Amino acid sequence: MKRRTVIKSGAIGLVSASLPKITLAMGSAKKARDAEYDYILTAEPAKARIASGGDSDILGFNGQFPAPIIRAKQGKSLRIMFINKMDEPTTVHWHGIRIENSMDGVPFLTQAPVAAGGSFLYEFTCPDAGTFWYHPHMNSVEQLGKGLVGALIVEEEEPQDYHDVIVGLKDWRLKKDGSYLQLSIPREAFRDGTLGTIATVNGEQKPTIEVPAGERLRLRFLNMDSTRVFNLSLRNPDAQIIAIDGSPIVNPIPLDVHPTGAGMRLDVGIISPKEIGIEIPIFDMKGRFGVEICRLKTAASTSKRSPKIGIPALPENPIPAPQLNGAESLSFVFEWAGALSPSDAKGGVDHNFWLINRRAWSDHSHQDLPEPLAELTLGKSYIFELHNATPHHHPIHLHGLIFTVLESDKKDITPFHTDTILLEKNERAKIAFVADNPGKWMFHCHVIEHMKTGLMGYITIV
Ligand SMILES: [Cu+2]
Repeated sequence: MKRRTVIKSGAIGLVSASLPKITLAMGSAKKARDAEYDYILTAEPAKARIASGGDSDILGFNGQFPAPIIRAKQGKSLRIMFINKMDEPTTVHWHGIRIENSMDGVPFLTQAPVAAGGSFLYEFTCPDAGTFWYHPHMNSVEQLGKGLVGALIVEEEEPQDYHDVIVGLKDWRLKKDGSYLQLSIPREAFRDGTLGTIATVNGEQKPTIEVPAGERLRLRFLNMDSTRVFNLSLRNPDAQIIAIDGSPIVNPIPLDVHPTGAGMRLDVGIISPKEIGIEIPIFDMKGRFGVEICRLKTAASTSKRSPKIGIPALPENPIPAPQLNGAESLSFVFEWAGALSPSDAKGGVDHNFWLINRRAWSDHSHQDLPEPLAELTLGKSYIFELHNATPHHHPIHLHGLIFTVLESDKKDITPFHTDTILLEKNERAKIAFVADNPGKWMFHCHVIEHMKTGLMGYITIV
């Protein structure tokens, strides 16, 4: 989908009819351009064929699954008019973007929820190029579980010599007839989370994705599932990891098997075979055995460029380097509460299975915000010492910042940048960053059920 070829017909008319034209402040170079949205994005109920036996009632961005791919340019501003056509409130979070706090899309923390029938103009600059994604931050088990997840691709300032291939991963909790199974089962939420029953790649089950022959490909894997870890692997001797969670790897590393947790991304560079019709299966490894998730198949290339040799690194993003000497260290312990709190105010069961520093974020407390987990000083460097004191893995995501993973007691780490760290059971890791983005930033597990049953908090940077 191209910029401005946006969205289903009708949506554009609806916007211009129902919303006032935006008056842009003159004198601001960033905003001095025509009053025009880059994207119009809706969240709305729709039907989609996911299961073989019948349509499913989904929640779709622009009523579709997969959602429209939003493309932005590094260093340039992006404007998205969001319209909520569902009958419940929502917000949109732009995962991995070092964004202005008011645009981060967390209800009550950074903005009022977008009411049913309401709209919100998201406008922000993407300082980093890479593979990012977007999703609501409200009623997430259902809204993400029923389809509200999409890719946000920020292109480098200088075009890269790669052919882009999006591999968007999401499982669904569906029966064969397309109706839903219970999206969250408490005894699973208490463990690794409730897995889907139907796996999709770009909205299809085990698709064959056509790619040009003899080209340098950039496979952009996006784990947009609410639960699953994909141990990504492909049997191509040249496959190299070129970026993790949007952040380029300075020296690309050969891809063997790379665990990619919920919310995480992986960019892999390969050179496709010159011959047409060659298939390259892609696997989620379970130990020594792989479950195929999709395959690539070479087709005639229209490109007349010269033959490709090597997998070049992507240009680094402008992430400030933390000063480790003298940086303040803060400790975060992720624990397993393993109990059902008897009831909430309405008499229902309030499941809190998980704690950060001995505190659970109750789903019922969003309107009545808890205290932050930590208060950071703007401009200072911090080291976070993370301890997963549970027998389950957790992809821990920090909003608004990109951090550096320094070390782990479970594996050798060559420091790398990311927005989400997949902590294995009982793992201890150290991360560091410069607290250069003021605001309130969520710090939570991206296994959606873990987050909804306690494993969520926020830090402030003032
Ligand atoms: Cu978790």
